[in-house]
Amino acid sequence: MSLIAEIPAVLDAELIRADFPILQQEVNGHPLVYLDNAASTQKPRAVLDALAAYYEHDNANVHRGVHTLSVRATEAFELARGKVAALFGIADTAELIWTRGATEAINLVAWSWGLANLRAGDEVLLSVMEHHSNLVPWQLLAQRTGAKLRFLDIDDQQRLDLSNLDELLTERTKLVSIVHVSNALGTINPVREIAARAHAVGAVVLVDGAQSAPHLPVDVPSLGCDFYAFSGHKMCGPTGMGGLWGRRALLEAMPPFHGGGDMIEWVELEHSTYAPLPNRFEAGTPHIAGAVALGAAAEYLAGIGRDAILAHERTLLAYALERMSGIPELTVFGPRDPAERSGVISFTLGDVHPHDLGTILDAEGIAIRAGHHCAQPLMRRMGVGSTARASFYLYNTPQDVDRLVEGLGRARKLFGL
Ligand code: C6P
Repeated sequence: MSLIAEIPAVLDAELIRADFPILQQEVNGHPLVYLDNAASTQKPRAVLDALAAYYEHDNANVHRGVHTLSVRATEAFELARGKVAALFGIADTAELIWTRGATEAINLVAWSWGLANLRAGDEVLLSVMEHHSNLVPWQLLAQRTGAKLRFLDIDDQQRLDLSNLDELLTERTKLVSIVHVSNALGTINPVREIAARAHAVGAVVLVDGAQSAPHLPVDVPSLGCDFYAFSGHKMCGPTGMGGLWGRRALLEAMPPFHGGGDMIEWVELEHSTYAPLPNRFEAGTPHIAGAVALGAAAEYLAGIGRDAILAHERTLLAYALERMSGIPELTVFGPRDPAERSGVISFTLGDVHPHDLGTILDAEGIAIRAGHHCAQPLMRRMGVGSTARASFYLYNTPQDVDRLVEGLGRARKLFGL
């Protein structure tokens, strides 16, 4: 039974769906319900058009040519940087470095800032909630430098446990790197508070914004962090495109991450000097079309309004949690207070393997993710091998939630629950 009539509409999701060609298809004989947005989001026509228009009209290399197409490509590339910077409240566009995504952004900081600043005995504070992208780079760095990794734990609602933060933050803590919104739980972490307390002991703070950039009205400077990493493909942009924001003073003091064309000022056979920001960290021919399309995505999201997107996701989340609470065998992970979570629902259904659940739902055209969500230590901490995960975005509707709940009902019957 659907309860849709009681839901206040914040966004006209039906109208928004018309912007997304991929959503107009059937999968396995059913209209597609796409609930795997934490993994990657779909692209609106405006982004697809920007990608095609760039290749059809302006394609050339950037920062190199004097010919018209190269000048146009360079202008489009830098204009896009401005659009993404504007979305995140970044005033100095040179502080926004293009990367392949959040993973590369974190690795950039680990290798460039980390190798220059960490010594044996120094400490890096992470949490047990981190995505592998915010664990493995620091493990590699710790192996290289002799620095130690420390970890914040979670409480019984899978929120960060800050009760021992004062003990974990010492003069040895050189870096704190924390996920803003957990991809595996939807938990929103109090990064502003953590950043303030980390700064009090002189630590540098990185926020993994892969799951907050698309879903929260993030104003990067007001987070109080020093670095912010994000992925374009999770916010309606293309794959292979993302960014790192860093404070100018920190970025300027860091050695380059990659060497090559476009990141230099002067090259001798034995040594070189480097270009100013942001080029210093953008060696080689960049993903120009990707940047242009990400700029279009930023404009699209700004046009819809990020407060409205968040409110829409919260409405769907509340509706889904209410409907799913009627399924007795279902366990939902994450904070009970909806204000502490994004539009991610991580769950298990009795002892049904999440992969089986994902397969059953896929047969009905419903896409969710099942597995460890690249957060194996978190799964172990929660005492589960994996979970099923449904995650919302601006184009999802209450009807999508109904389809999910109906699909779960069929899975229950199939498994004799
Ligand atoms: N999480 C998910 O299904 P890349 O792959 O570089 O675009 O993003 C990595 C990453 C970093 N941090 C967090 C919190 C993330 O959620 C992700 C990507 C996807 O949850 C793919 S594993």
